[in-house]
Amino acid sequence: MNKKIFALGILLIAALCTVQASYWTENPRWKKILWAPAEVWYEVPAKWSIVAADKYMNGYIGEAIKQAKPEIAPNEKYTVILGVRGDKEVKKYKKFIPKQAEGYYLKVSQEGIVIAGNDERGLFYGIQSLLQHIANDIYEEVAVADWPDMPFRGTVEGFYGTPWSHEARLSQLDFYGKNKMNVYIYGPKDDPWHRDKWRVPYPEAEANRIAELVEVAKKNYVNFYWAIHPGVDIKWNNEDRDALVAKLEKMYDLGVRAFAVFFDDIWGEGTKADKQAELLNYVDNNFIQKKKDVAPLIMCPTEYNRGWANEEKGYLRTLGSTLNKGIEIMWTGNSVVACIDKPTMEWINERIQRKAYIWLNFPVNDFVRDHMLMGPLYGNGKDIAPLVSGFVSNPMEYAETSKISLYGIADYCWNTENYDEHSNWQKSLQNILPSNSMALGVFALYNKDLGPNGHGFRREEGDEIKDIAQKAIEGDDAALDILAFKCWELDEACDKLLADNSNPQLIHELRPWLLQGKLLADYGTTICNMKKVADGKISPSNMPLGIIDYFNHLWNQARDIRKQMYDNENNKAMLHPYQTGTKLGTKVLLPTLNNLFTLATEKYNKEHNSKYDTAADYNPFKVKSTVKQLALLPVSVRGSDVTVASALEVINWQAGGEFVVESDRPITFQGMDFNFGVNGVAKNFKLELLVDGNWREVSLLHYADNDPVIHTGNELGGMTASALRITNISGAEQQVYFKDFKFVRR
Ligand code: LOG
Repeated sequence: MNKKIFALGILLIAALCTVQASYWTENPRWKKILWAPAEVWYEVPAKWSIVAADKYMNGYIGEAIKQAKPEIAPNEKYTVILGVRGDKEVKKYKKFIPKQAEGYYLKVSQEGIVIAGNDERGLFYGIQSLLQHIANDIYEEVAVADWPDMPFRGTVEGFYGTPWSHEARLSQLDFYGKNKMNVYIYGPKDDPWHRDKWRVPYPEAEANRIAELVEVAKKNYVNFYWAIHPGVDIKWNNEDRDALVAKLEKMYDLGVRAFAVFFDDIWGEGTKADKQAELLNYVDNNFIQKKKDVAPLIMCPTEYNRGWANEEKGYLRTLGSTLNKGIEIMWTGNSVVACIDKPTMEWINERIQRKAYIWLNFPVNDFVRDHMLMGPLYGNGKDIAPLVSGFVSNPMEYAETSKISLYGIADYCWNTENYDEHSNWQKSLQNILPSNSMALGVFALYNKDLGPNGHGFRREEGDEIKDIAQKAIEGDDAALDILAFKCWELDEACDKLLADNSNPQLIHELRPWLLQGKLLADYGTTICNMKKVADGKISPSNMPLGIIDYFNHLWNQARDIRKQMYDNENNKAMLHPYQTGTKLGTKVLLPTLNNLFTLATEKYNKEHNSKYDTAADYNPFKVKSTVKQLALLPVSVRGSDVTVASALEVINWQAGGEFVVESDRPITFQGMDFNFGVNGVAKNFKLELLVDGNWREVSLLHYADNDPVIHTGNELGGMTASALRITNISGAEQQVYFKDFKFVRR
């Protein structure tokens, strides 16, 4: 009854999907293929019968297998055998079942299907593999043994900004189940009941939603961790200790069976290692252990990366030696945003006397909100699996778009040594938007890098057009044509995506970037034409439809488009207070186009004796700072406002540390204010302006005692200077935030 379909037609399908490898639909990639007789495809039968214990069929396993298209009917010849090691149904296959936790054996053949898990989650994962394998209603015969390299894999919703919506979370949990990720840690910084109001129970509506998430997580075999962030104002007394346990009890009552306590991005009392350890051991002994059905506790330390580790004070070693051995400790790597390699793991594991639980700050974009991150996951060691206790990604507040990277996280954590970012990325685009994966891929090419940022973390972007761009700049006509084609291709991709209805959430998230992408493409097309006119490839006086002075039109149009882009790049009103706007193509395409604009205009001016402004993009300001965490912050200019990007973490501003903004020409100041997030700190800092080569002090003040915003004295207005400098004059390290920093020029 299985109709054989020969390879030709299917190869065509495979080619259309632009994936060469066999088993291309599976994610994560399988560990071990035990049997793969031939590249022959068969139709999946329309009906099958199931052989499995009732307890599975009446539970989540039953729900999972029922997602397959074939109708389940009794006594069908084609059978699906499901079971877990030890069950009589799968006894025959015992020797094939991998011994690793969550492993499974899957065989798909003309006779039928067998899925034998090493445990129930393994069985569930086997079903997910089957569903992926037969997704196109055809299958290849195959037998695999599969298991994860890392025991815990998933995400931590741990970013600043708008927390994910309930719908987004439900969709994430489903995605994790399908891609064999087993952890979701709920810890959005801006959920008040997680952080600011950590003592207060959730109101009913929110509580009900959490209970629903717990249920859906269970269905997907995902451990739902609820995290609490008490460090901002915790007192180390019995009252707060009991308040914390009481809150966890409330969450337990909602169904939560896994917990985390975060101490990141705080200062003061809350940061003490011995106190944190004492509290957590208490929670572990009196709550986690007592409950019997609760997962090991996870904690995020205050010194959560090597860059901040104070070896002398020994924070990490104190945690290592004092915290109960069962408590997991999170770690973001050598800096806040970093890739993880073996030396990273060895360094931290030795200090905390256990395997660190990785909190990867990718693809989170809360510190570069103008960039959408759609590139592949890459750069993490393929040899670290034995050294980690878990690996979770902190994603973007754009949940649907984050799935591109999370698809990589799933694969990387499961099959670490064999992870291939290129094929994984292609598959992820196909997975998230099958109707328009090619267009999504084209658009994503310009949305990979983060741009300059305080953490100095950058990504590859535009490598595929670098050579062409260079040649176009050097005057190569063919290269210029290809560049123009690339711009058209980007424009077309944006149009396709904006008109796509198959994943509305994705397109909703991308919309500002898609509109900006169209402008970028339009800018490119215009500039390529400008260059052709300047090069004499299109005669400037003899234009299509008789337009007189084509160059003039093009030059003005390019400026008009650039202005629109600039407004979007700096559109503060649009999203979040930290949102600085919408940018893309910033690593190669946009700088190349700006460069071509200048070259074309210079050449045209020279040959036509004209005086068009040659500057495409210009920012006279630069930050320089001896405070490490401030040194890389980007400055942007909008009209008369000059702003320095905010930082999210606590800034350790050493005594005497300086923060300088320089301009390459003198500017006249109108006003200035900045927010260090702490009341009354103006007295610890000195502001000076560089006037005619001499530093002149300007007074600093707060308008009210309980106001963190620092204002300047009246003497600032009208001063002309080429730099400003803020110095910590308190004689001691100051811990502050760097929330807003702006000055206005006349
Ligand atoms: C925060 C996190 C934030 C991330 C990236 C940790 C442990 N904490 O600097 O909430 O999303 O960096 O901005 C962090 O990473 N602070």
